[in-house]
Amino acid sequence: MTVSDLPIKNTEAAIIGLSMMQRIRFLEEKITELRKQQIIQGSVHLCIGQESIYAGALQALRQGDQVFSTYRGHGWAMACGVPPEAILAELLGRQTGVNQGRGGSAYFSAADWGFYGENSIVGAGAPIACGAALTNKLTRNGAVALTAFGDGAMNQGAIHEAMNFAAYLDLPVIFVCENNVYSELTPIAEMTRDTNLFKRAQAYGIPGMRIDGNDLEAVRDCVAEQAKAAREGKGPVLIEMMTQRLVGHYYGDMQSYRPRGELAEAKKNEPILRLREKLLGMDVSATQLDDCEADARNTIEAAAQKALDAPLADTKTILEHLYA
Ligand SMILES: Cc1ncc(C[n+]2csc(CCOP(=O)(O)OP(=O)(O)O)c2C)c(N)n1
Ligand SMILES: [Mg+2]
Repeated sequence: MTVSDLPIKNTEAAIIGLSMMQRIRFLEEKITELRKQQIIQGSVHLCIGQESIYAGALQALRQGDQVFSTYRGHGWAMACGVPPEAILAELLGRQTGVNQGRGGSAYFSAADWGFYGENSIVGAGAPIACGAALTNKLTRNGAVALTAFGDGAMNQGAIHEAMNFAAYLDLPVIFVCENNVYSELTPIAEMTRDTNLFKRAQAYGIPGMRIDGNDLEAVRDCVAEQAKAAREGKGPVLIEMMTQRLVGHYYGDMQSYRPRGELAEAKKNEPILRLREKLLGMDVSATQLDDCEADARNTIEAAAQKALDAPLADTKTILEHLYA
């Protein structure tokens, strides 16, 4: 896991964060392009618009911490430091993929980088994170487990069970709800009476808070504070991070359920643009930021070429790594 060690000068940390967000954005755009050409096949769920959550959270975590995401997990993996060529190769079914092409877009993991994996079963990552956190507590290794899930997942039984379990045992778990206000094609407001999801933490006797998930620094500072508390044995926390996806739920989603104007409004508040404007206001030059963006773009282009040049996974090995 690559982590910017704290403390670090704010501007420096913000530029590192911006660069990571751009890498994630370009990775997702490259995946879109490859999916459109049907070079990548099957379902892909993109995190475009939510990048500050991953870049910010990983600036606050440490080597040895564990991250568990959903199927919308490419950004979490990148922020953990998984090389983009290994992610792209995975989606392309190449031997050089993080799981030799077995995991694909929605089910890959890369534990060497602290990325313990995606999960396509809504809510299922949270109990697994509790298992990791229980190990952390029993072995006193000082690590925290972060599990991310969506607003829709907040209505899954597994999430409630995980929060109750972690709360009772004071486990070092950071529950991150990426509230992009949609569960697939259904607005959260049509699924639950009280959309202040963070308030549910109170029912488990743990702290709960809502933050602006499109603000890299707000995410970083909040996760840093809560990770510190978790390491001190204070138990879990629920952080609701408000955000939006700027693309469909999955590739090919026509998004006809979105009210007119919503997307245009969301684009004004998207994290990369916001941070860029903030940095320009802090006297960082446009040239420096343009160079940073070009570097991110080139990194992803080179990674894609490397992944495309790699051999396809060998079908003779299909029965390897099966435990049934
Ligand atoms: C247990 C389970 N129920 C239903 C589904 C179908 N499904 C896939 S994604 C999704 C929506 C989840 O929305 P949310 O938790 O808000 O995450 P987001 O996709 O917005 O990141 C649903 C219902 C599933 N994969 N697993
Ligand atoms: Mg959602």
